[in-house]
Amino acid sequence: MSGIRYDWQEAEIRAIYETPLLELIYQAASVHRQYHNPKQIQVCKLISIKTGACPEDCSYCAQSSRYQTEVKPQALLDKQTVLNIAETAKQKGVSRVCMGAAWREVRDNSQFEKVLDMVKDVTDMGLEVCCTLGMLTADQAKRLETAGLYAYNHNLDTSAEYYSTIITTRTYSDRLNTIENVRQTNVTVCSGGILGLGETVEDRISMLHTLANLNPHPESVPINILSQVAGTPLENQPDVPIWEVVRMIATARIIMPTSDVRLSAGRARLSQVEQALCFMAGANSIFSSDDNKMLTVTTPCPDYDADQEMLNLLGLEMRPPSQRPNRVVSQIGV
Ligand code: SAM
Ligand code: DTB
Ligand code: SF4
Repeated sequence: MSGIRYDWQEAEIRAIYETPLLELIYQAASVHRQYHNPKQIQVCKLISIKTGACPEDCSYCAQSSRYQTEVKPQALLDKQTVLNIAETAKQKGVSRVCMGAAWREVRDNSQFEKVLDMVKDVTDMGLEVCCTLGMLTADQAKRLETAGLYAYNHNLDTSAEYYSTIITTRTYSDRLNTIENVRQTNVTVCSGGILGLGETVEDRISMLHTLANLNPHPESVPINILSQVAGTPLENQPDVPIWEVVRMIATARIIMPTSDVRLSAGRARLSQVEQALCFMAGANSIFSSDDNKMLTVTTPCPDYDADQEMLNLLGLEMRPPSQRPNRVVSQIGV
């Protein structure tokens, strides 16, 4: 498609990021209108299918076993529980359900078989299904594709340079490798990062540079705002100013024009006015919930009714699920 570039230079991305704010929002809003229906917001529901006791040491995360947090570990949920949550979400207009597991990587065991079964059944409800389960091999990515998975979330989180300050138990290239394994399938890629880890603007630009030079771009780019979790090494990080959130969203929108840009963790502390600015700057997706949490109690999430009210107020509507049938396509492919 014309206008889509994969050869962005860091200096160009920095120049966009540093554009005077209202001009930046205007440019991003213009790009947004060229590639997306600006009235539509995709509303997604997160389900933590396996919570806590994670062996990784991601210094922002409530689920790492290294830190004492409020999170109580929970074994893999049974399928019916997941289907019930998905059904309620569907009734509320949610079009994507994202199942998250606090795993370092997927293992080829009965738990993975259960997840594949959940993916298949939630897909059969007519919802887009996303998983975020940690690292994947090429073969595991293929199996998720065959089960009908629509998207796989695997964030870069920050720049390659800053990564080892935040996580020591895996590397940036491990991350890119899983993304590549997903890319070899028909499953779409969801990859973004977090603001507020103590990174510099240069780190933000560097992460955007890595994402925007993937060809194709990730179909989905979550922008999370750090939710400071008591007990983690980042518990005392200062709040990220809204203007930096808006700059990050707008820059992502301009350099990856066809991708969905998701205003993810940290939205609960934003006012409606601040969220409206994010939508103007090109964010076109949110996570919503009925239990006031993202994955865990440490990270609040606005509820379905409050979000419906906000979307009504702003004259926005919920985007229906994509009709792209992953499972059928993959079966034809084999
Ligand atoms: N274990 C899998 C993994 O790390 O890929 C999936 C789950 S993990 C919770 C998914 C993403 O949530 C992380 O990559 C990070 O970007 C985001 N996240 C986790 N804790 C967060 C927090 N406290 N504030 C903001 N974002 C957070
Ligand atoms: C993403 O980028 N943000 C979502 C989703 N992918 C999995 C998760 C947000 C953070 C949840 C942290 C918590 O609830 O503890
Ligand atoms: Fe584990 Fe994912 Fe949390 Fe890292 S972000 S500690 S891998 S659940």
